[in-house]
Amino acid sequence: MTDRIKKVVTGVVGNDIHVVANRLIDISLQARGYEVFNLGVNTYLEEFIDAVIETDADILLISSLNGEAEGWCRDLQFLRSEYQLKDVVFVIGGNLAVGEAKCEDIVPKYKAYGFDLVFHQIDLNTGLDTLEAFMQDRITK
Ligand code: B12
Repeated sequence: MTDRIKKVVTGVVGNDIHVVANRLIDISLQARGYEVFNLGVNTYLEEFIDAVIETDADILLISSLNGEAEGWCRDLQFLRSEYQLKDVVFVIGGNLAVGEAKCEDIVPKYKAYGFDLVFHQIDLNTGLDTLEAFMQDRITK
């Protein structure tokens, strides 16, 4: 991986219309030097994948607040291999379950769906710091 400006596709998955964090994510990614393609709220997994392919993105960063992401993201592993997206980093964060749920239960589940990084009820800056460390790690490997 080169050190060119990284492209990120982002948005809020499925029937979720919580927009505030999405705006913050857009602003924060731009402030960190990423080129951002923000698909906004109410975006379906297939639309995210189309945008990743069209923009040749390095990262897909999905947000979910209403807790229903699990139902919308189950096909990720299949789409990743179907479109040969193994070099794209897949990230999801926000409220990743309906009601109370423990990180230790949630994270492995979303990783099995094909996400590289999973942030359940983790604040944005901590998540983005972890993403940057992860990207840096890939460059040095
Ligand atoms: C405002 C709001 C609404 C507004 C949204 C308006 C809009 N257009 O945005 C309205 C009233 C429309 C609404 C509707 C609903 N809402 Co609402 N809503 C909220 C509320 C009060 C604030 C959300 C918000 O904007 N916060 C500000 C942002 C900046 O903070 P944040 O959400 O915590 O985001 C941070 C992190 O989550 C994180 N983050 C987010 N995404 C990502 C991604 C990554 C990669 C990383 C690292 C971090 C990250 O970063 C953000 C900044 O640190 C929350 C409760 C609350 N106090 O949080 C409920 C809440 C999110 N809503 C909830 C629910 C259930 C609903 C409804 C289903 C209610 C209903 N029965 O109709 C609907 C869903 C509609 C839909 N189709 O999505 C629940 C979700 C519960 C769950 N997951 O179990 C919450 C938590 C309320 C609750 N305690 O029950 N809602």
